[in-house]
Amino acid sequence: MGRLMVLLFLLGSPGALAEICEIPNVDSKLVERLGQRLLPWMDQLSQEHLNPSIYVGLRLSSVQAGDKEAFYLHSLKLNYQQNLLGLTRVALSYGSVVNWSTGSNDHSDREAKPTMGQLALYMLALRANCELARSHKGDKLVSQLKRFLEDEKNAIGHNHKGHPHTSYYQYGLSILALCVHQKRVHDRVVGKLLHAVEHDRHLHQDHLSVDTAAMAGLAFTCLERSNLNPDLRNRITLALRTVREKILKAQTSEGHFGNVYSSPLALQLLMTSPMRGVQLGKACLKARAALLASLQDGAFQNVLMISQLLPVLNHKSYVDLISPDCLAPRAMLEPVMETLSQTQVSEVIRVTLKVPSVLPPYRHSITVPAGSSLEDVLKKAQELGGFMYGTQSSLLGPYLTSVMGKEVGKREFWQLLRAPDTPLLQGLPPYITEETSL
Ligand code: B12
Repeated sequence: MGRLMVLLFLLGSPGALAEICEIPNVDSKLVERLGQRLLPWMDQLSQEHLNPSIYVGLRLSSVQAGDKEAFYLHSLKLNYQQNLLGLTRVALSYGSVVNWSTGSNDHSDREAKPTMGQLALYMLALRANCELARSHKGDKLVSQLKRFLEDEKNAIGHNHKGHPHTSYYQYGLSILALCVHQKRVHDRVVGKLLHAVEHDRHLHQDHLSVDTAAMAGLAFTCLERSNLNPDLRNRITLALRTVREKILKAQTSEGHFGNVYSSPLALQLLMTSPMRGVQLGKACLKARAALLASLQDGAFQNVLMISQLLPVLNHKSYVDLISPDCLAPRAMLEPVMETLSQTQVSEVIRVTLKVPSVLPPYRHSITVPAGSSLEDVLKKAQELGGFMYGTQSSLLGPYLTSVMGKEVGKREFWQLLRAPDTPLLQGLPPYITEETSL
């Protein structure tokens, strides 16, 4: 009797209670407006613009695009299957080396090859339509992705001293994609991601990226639920706890986990299961408030970012693709009629563009119309002479790969900073809204 009393006391202790990460419903009009931003992109069916993440985001959201959505998946299938045959003919290509589509300034490689992460996103899209990779074609996708992962595992090496050709983000994404199709990857492949988390190394340019940690966590959650690697069960559970705690610790005073753009994936992960001993509920409510404030400020214009956020606003995560609900009712999105904007073309802004890491260092003041993007600034600088740049297209938009003829090498990238040393949160694509110095 005495022991039973003690047990009851422990269970009743508030510290032992598991908290859940709940995101109360947001205004459905807000979700609709976000969904509407995806619609024009769904008319862009060229290989360069097709983006499986848009499809996944919509299917896990509370809104739908009707026939457009089905047609989009059809186009994705046509492109990926066509290019999959290409993949068998050429050497595997990795995200940072050759992209799915060629960059605007680089037309040398017209033969499109989906990268590891893009293939993984495509497999998530198939699963979002309740398809399982069982057919001959499905098997081919699975073996391609497994082959990519195997190569990445070898690149990391048995002593874990190396690095994946792509990133641990794409590594986690690929394990997740195979997992939601109930495809098992070798313990040694999962082991590399576990090791990276356990030793807190290499997850993202040698410091923790919340996006990467969240993606690893989503993959671990799927593996834990599906029990595909039973011998790793304990390590997976521990690593999952580690990434969740790190993400919670990365919450800013405003409420974002990492930054505004890593919060959607972070919330996807935190929402998947309760946690004991931490104030998970409070942290998630704070993150929700911060996200809503950022939404009001127009921070979510990029379709890829919207596609990672929409599931969260519908209380879903990529892990739900283990058993997706393809019959869930979703509100139909109505296209918005474009009103011709009356922008004042006369207004101009001055941007100081600096490239300190080349010899001689470049520094020039450039004037562009208000509402220009950073890429417009680079274009103008190139037209004026004395400046050169190159980009590669990606699911997020143009990614800067070379400046003044200097191409990025392996594990190198052109970082974009606002003077004196604040990393830009959005890169080349968005509009510059104020007088900026880079
Ligand atoms: C890995 C990664 C990187 C790597 C990319 C190289 C590599 N080895 O993979 C590195 C560290 C180099 C990097 C750099 C930057 N990144 Co980054 N990156 C990511 C991450 C974690 C995963 C991207 C990925 O693999 N996606 C999956 C594959 C399948 O999609 P993909 O389109 O083929 O992937 C390519 C592009 O995403 C591209 N890329 C990576 N970052 C960025 C940023 C921009 C603006 C663009 C256009 C492209 C791009 O690199 C990927 C590999 O080729 C995302 C996180 C996320 N939530 O998406 C952040 C993320 C996309 N990055 C971000 C940012 C801001 C940047 C930088 C602009 C930072 C800076 N101030 O310099 C730079 C890009 C500068 C440039 N040269 O144009 C933001 C973008 C937010 C937004 N609204 O636009 C994200 C969401 C991180 C965050 N939470 O802030 N990144």
